[in-house]
Amino acid sequence: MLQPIAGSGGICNTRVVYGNDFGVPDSLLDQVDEAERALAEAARSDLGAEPDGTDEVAKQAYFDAVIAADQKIEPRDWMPEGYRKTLIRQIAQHAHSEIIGMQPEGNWITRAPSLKRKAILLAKVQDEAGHGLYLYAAAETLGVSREELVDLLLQGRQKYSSIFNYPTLTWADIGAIGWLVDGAAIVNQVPLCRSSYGPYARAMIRICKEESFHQRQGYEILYTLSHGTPAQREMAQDAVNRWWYPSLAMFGPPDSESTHSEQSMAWRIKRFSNDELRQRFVDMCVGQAEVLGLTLPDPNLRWNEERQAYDFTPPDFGELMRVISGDGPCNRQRMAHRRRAHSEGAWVREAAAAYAAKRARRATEGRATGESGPDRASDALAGAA
Ligand code: FAQ
Repeated sequence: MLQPIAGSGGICNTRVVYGNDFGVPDSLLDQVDEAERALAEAARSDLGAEPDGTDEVAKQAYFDAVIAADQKIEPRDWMPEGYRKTLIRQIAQHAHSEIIGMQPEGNWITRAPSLKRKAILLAKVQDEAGHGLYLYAAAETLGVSREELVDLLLQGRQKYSSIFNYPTLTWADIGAIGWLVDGAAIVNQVPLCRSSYGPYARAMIRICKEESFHQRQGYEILYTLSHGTPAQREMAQDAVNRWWYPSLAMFGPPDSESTHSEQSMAWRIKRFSNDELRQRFVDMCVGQAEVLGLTLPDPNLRWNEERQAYDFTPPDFGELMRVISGDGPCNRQRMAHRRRAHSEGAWVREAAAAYAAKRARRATEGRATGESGPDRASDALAGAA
């Protein structure tokens, strides 16, 4: 039988948390399911074939019709160069964020307070690696290679999310990352499940489903600490105080200063603006903070009856720009670590390439002699040796 992870006057404390067990109507997880159904429907509906030949005007008209009908653009379809570039930029930035995002949490794997906490955190960090790989694969369908994208990151020519340039100082930070950082990521990513580019939408559906326990594990860590000793409660509050504004900044600059939003929304890559999603996140967090018994560090936070939303203090966008441009608390450390990990992993990439070449050679030889050899795991080990 499913039990609430902790009771609160008969109210389940996960009621407003993404991925709860209790079937809250229209939860974020339901929205992911709806997006998946819409994706399947889009695959069934027929707008006719893309026009043949080189008539760019006809191809652009077909592309516009696909977007207007909320259908999906697929890798072999014609697409404007700007659409392709925007997707590569956004998907690559997203993939890099998942990979760099393993560092602040990885910092606590050896210091998690129990075996159970360690196992959960390990699984979560491994999930982030998987998310990075789905996203690199989605970007590769646009005609770039993963190697090129990784090189661009290492040369500092592509970005990753500002949030991962902040340090994880205490165990409560792992709770705050799960609740606030994964919470913000989910609010941003659920609409991306309806993105107009098929491979990105499909990757996002899978990622959002897997994310369903990340926010909750963070929330549960904070709930435990906030209902523990006074020192634990203080640690939880301190973590929320430090992660609140950087989490708000994850949604990007305000709409008035967002360079890409208008075009990305017209192409239905993004479905909502940065400010709309930031507002949605604030509205979601207020009730959750109340159940946690923690306060959000904003004296201006109050319900606005007219707007039917919370008024709040925006993050310091000057700080966001400084962090994006490389001057956050941990930028140098994060990039140095990534470069080191990349160079230490060179032998694995070489072994994998040598093994792939060996398999390809054997397949060609097999075709020539009419034999097809067994595809054994021992081959893989021999190839990697
Ligand atoms: N950090 O015109 P806009 C996660 C850049 S995954 C760094 O508004 P856009 C999971 C932006 O690239 C978190 N750069 O841009 C996890 C652009 O620069 P450019 C990552 C930022 O693309 C949890 C310039 O500013 N999620 O957390 C940021 O329309 C826990 C102008 O901005 C995604 O990537 C920022 N915060 O909107 C993992 C989601 N904000 O390229 C581990 C997908 C803006 O012109 C542990 N991405 N910039 O030089 C998006 O939804 C969008 O790209 C936005 C930005 C909303 C991030």
